[in-house]
Amino acid sequence: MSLLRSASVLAGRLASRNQLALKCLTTRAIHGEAQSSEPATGLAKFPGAQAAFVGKPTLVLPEHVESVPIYRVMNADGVIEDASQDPGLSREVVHKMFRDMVLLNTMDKILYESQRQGRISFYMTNFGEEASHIGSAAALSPEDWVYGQYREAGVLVWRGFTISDFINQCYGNREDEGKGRQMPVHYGSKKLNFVTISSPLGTQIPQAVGAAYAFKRQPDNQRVVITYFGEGAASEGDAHAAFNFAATLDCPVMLFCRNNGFAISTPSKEQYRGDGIAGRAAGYGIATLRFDGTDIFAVYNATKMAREYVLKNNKPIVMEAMQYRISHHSTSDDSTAYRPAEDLEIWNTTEHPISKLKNFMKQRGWFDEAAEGAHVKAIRKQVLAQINQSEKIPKADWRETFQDVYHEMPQHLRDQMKQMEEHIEKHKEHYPLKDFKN
Ligand SMILES: Cc1ncc(C[n+]2csc(CCOP(=O)(O)OP(=O)(O)O)c2C)c(N)n1
Ligand SMILES: [Mg+2]
Repeated sequence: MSLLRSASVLAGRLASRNQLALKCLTTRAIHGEAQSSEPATGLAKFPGAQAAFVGKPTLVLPEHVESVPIYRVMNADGVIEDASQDPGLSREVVHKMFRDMVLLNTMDKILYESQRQGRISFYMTNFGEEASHIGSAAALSPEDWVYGQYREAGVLVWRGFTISDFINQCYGNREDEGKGRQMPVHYGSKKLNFVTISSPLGTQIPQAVGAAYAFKRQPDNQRVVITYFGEGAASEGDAHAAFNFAATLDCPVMLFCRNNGFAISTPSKEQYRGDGIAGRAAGYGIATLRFDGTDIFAVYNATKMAREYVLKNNKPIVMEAMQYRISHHSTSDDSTAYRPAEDLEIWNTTEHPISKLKNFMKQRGWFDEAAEGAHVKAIRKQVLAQINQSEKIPKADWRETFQDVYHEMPQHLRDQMKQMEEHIEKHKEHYPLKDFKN
């Protein structure tokens, strides 16, 4: 009994510490005002933790630690609930946000179908997550580096990756910046500071931390790094290692988790215990912000605040965008096998990020139904025309397989390329050489 009582007293203290930690992520924390590192009197002197002694064994139960709250600005009707949280964006910016979300959504629908018709090998859509991409991208500097997972195409849309850039990549032709060496949707753009996607989950997280560490060591650094990952990828060892390095090396990195409820067919309740991904931050000594990922203004404000905090303090932050993966995981998945179709209903309607922003625009008198309808038609036309064009563009020279691995090709790769040339020369009738640039 007394053990339980002590546990609940301690849990109460932890809960208020948790609230306090959140309150601390205010202007004062962003501006990095010195906080005393002096141990309070009565704290134990062990080097590994500063805490009070207690006279009874105490269990700290996770369910008694208060959950990290979810920040929201706009309700489903597009109403900003607290005027002080209105980001005050101009009509032009809001319009670009809306049109970029619609572009992504429209392009996704067509490219998904194009895979179904066997024209491309694979595709992943972003349905329901548009606001977390566009809202966060809008709050970053274009100079900030992005390490994505694969479901962040909207960040590229915002930065100016064009419909032809997307489609040439998916068709793997020679116009693709990656020269067709990657699976579809594994985009990358040096010009847009977007590091090429890697298929193995989690790899981008420690890489992003390392890049942030390198930036911090540059004089007068003005850049941060953002890495996006799913809540499923957050179970990878790489994610844990990255969190710990980010904390201990004080890296200006934004660890942006898109918590969309699923890792392929595994629902989040089977992926972890505890308070999601934001709930882990304090354990690593990292600040956190959790927000409604379907509310573009919440994403925007949270990302702005997080960026300022990270850059001013040279410290990481864990961000958790709460949303719902409306799509199947990819074209290799059929989600009707593991979730009832009616679960999607609210996410596809009232809770859809595009519907919320549309409602907001209507309230402001910023929405022109006919113009937006024409815009969707124009995008569809452009995407279809680009598909026709992209499938006719030859693939890059197959020798590119060996290029760009090293700055200068080492001898062993030269030897392999020569062997390949001889092999192809001998067996050319078995290879579709006409599809490749020569
Ligand atoms: C190391 C590794 N393990 C497994 C996979 C297969 N895989 C690809 S995506 C995925 C689910 C990831 O879920 P999440 O991180 O939540 O991202 P989401 O797809 O929901 O956006 C899995 C298991 C992989 N690519 N790499
Ligand atoms: Mg997920």
